[in-house]
Amino acid sequence: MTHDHAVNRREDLRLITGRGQYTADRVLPRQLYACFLRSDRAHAEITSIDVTAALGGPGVVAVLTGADAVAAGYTQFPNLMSFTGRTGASILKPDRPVLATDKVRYVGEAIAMVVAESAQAAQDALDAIVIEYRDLPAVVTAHDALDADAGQLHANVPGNLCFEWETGDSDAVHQAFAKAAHVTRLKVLTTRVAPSPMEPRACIVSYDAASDSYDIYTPSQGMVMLRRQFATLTGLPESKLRIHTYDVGGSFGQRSAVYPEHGTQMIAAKKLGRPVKWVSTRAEGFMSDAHGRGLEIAGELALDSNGKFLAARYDFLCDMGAYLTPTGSVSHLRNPATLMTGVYKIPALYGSFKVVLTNTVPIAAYRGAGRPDIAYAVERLVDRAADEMKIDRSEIRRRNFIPPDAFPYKTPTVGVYEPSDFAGCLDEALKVANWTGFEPRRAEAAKRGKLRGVGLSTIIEATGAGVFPKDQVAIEFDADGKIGVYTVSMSSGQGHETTFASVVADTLGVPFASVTLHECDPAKDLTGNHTGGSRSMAGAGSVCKLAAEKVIEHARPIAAEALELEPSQVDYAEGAFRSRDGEKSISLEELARRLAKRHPHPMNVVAEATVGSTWPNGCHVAEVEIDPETGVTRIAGYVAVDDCGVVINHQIVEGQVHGGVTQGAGQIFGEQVVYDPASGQLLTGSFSDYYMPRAGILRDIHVGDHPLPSKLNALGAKGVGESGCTASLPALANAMSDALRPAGIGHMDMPFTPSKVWHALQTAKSR
Ligand code: MCN
Repeated sequence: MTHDHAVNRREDLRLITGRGQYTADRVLPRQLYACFLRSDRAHAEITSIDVTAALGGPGVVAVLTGADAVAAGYTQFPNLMSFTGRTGASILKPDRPVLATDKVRYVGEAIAMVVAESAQAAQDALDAIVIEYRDLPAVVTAHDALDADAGQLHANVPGNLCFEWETGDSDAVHQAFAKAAHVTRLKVLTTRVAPSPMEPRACIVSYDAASDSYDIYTPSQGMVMLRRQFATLTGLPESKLRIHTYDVGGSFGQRSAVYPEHGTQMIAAKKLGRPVKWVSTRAEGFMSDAHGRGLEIAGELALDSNGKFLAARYDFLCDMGAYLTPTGSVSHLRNPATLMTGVYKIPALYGSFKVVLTNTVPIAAYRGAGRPDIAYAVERLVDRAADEMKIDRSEIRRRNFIPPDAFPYKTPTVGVYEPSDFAGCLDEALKVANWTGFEPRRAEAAKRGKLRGVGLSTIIEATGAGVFPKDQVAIEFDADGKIGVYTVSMSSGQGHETTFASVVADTLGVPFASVTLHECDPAKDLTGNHTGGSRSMAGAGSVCKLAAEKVIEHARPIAAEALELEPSQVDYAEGAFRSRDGEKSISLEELARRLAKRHPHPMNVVAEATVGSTWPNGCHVAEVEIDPETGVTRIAGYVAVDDCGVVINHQIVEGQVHGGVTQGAGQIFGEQVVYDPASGQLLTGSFSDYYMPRAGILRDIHVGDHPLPSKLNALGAKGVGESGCTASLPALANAMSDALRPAGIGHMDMPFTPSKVWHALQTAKSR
C-alpha cells in the first residue's frame, strides 16, 4: 500500500522553514531560568557545599541542592526491568536523588541548580557555588568495575554488579560444543555512544498551586509513558502531571525517560511559584544526556563439519554507567536474549548477562536498544566461522536460515518469530549489490592502491514490545467536518503526521488534506505506548486504521437516518454513504458538518488494540574502500533490502533506513564516548572530539522493500525505524574485515577510525 498523496512529508515544510515549535521556543509568562552546576570529577564525596555567594548574585532567585531533592523525596527513578536475576533477586537499583547529595559518581552529574531572572544570570552564579570534595577512585569500564579492588559506587550494589541473569539451556549447549567439528570464538564491543539529537534537552515546568498540579513542557517520545515515569519519581498521581510536547528534534531513545533535571525543575517551580525553564547546552548534553550501547559480547559458535550451526553461547557485559535509567538495563537484556539466535536455526543456545555500574553517564535505550549489539555479535561471529571453515559467507547463512516451514518459530530463548523470508531478502540484496561480481572490483581498486571489501548482514529484530497493554486512538470531527486524529505516540522526525494521516484518509477514502494528526494532546484522556522500539506504525498506526473503520460503523446509522434509510441499506465507499441503488448519498464530511453543533460530536470514536512485537528482518550489503595511505574509508556502495511488512510510505521508510544506516556508519567509523581511565574525565565532550557522521558518509544507498505482511496488526506493518542501525553495524564491519583481511589483519572492532586502520595496516606490514 503506497500512497501517492503521501509522497512528500507533510511536516517538512514547517520544520525546515524554522516554523517548528520546540521546547526552547516556548516562553511562559513570568518564567525563570535554570542552570545546573555539574560535577567536574568522576567519583568523590561532597564534604561541603556553600551556596551563599551564589544566592547573592544579581538576578538570582534560588539555589537548590541535594538537600532539596531529598526533602522532596525525589530519589527513586523508575526501572522497567520486569524479570528477576540468576538467584531470583530483582535488580539492585541504587538511589538517585535528582541532585547529588553526599557523593558524585560521574563527570556531569547535577549537584546544584541556580534559578535566576535570566539564563545568563543563572549561568554566572554557578561559579560562586563553593564545593569541597574528597576524591575517590573511579572506574570507567565494566571490566574495571568488577575488579575485586575497584572503587564501590553504591553501598547497596556490592562489587558494582547490580544484576546477573541467564537464558537458554547451558547443558544442551555444553553437549553440543563437545561434539562440534569446529568452534568459532569472537569477542566484540559495541562502543558507548552519545545519541546527540539536533535539539538539545529542554524543559519548562509550571506549578499551579490551586490544583496542586504541574504543566511540564519537554521534548518526549510520548506523554503517557513519560507521565508514568514522572509519577514514579515524584510520588505524585498522574492526574497532577500534564506533559506538553510539541515538535521534537530527534530522540533516538534518549527522550523516553524522566531525567534529574525534570524533577529538580518541578521542585523549584513549586517552591518559587513561577515557571522554571532550562535549555541544555551541547556540552552539557555530552555529559548528562543518557548514552547508548556499551555492550561487550563474547560469542562462541559450534558447527558440524558441513558448517551447520549446532549451538551458540554468549556472555554479555553491560555497562550501565553510574545509575540505572528506566530503559537501559531491560533493553540491554531482553532484546539480545530474544534475538540471540539471529535468523538461524540453532538447536541449543545459552546467554549469561552481567549488569555493571561504572563512573560514567548512565546508559539508556538507543536506536535499536540491544538489537544492533546482538546482531553485530552474531553476524560477525558467523562471518568469522565462514572464513575459518572456508565457506562462502552467503552460503553459510543459507545453510542455517530458519526455513520457511518453521514459522511461527519459537526460539530456544525468548520469543516467537513471525513468518519471514530470510533467503528472499538475501537473494535480492546480493543481486542488487552484484555480490558475485565483486572480485573484479576488488582487483580494480587494488590497481588504484586501495583496499576494497564487501560485507553482509542478515538480521531480524523484535520491535514494538510496549509498556502499556493497549494503544488507543481517537478520531474527532470539527465544525467543518474535518478529521482530527489523536494519538499518544510522538514523532521526533519519523513523519507520523504524514503516515498516520494517510492511513486514516485511505481507510475513509477522504482527501489527505482533511485529516490532521495531533500527537500527545494532554487534554485527551488516552492511553498507549510511546514512540520507541519502532512500534508506532504497527501499534498506534494500526489503531488509526481500526479507528477509521469504527467511524464508518459508528456513522452508518446516523447517515442512514439522514438518508431516510435502514442502516443495512447504506454502503460506504470513497468518503460517502450511499443507498444501494445509488440514488441517495451523503459525504462523511457533510454528515459531520450537519452534526457539528452537538457536543461531543456524535461521530467521534476511540479505538484500541493490543499490539505486541513485530519481526522486521532484512539483508544489508556494504562495500567499502580503504585508502591505506591515510586509513580513511569510503562507503563505496550500500544495499538494504528490508522486510518491514506492508510499507505505508516508501519515501519515509527509505528515509528511516537512510538515517539508521548513517547512524550505524557513524558508530562503525568513529562515534565513541571516551573516558580517561585514570581520572574518569570525559575526553569526548564536544563535537571537536566526538565524531559525528555527515550526510556525505553515505552517498550511494539502495533501499529495497521485501514485504511479507505481518498478521499481528491491522495494517500488516512491521517496524522500520531502527532496522538501518541494526543491520548496518555488522554489514559495514564485515565489509571492513573483508577489505583488511588480505592485508593480514584478522579481527578488528569498531570504530574503524582512520588512525586505527592506518596503524593496524602499518603493524601488519611490519610483520
Ligand atoms: N512506516 C511505514 N511503513 C512501515 C513501517 C513504518 O511507512 N511498514 C513509517 C511509519 O509510519 C513512521 C516511520 O516509518 O512514519 C517509522 O515507523 P516505525 O518503524 O513504526 O517507528 P516509530 O515511528 O515508532 O519510530 C521509532 C524509531 C526509533 S525506536 C528510533 S530510536 C528512531 C527512529 O524511529 N529515532 C528517530 N527513527 C528516527 N528518525 C528520526 N528522524 N529521528 C529519530 O529520533
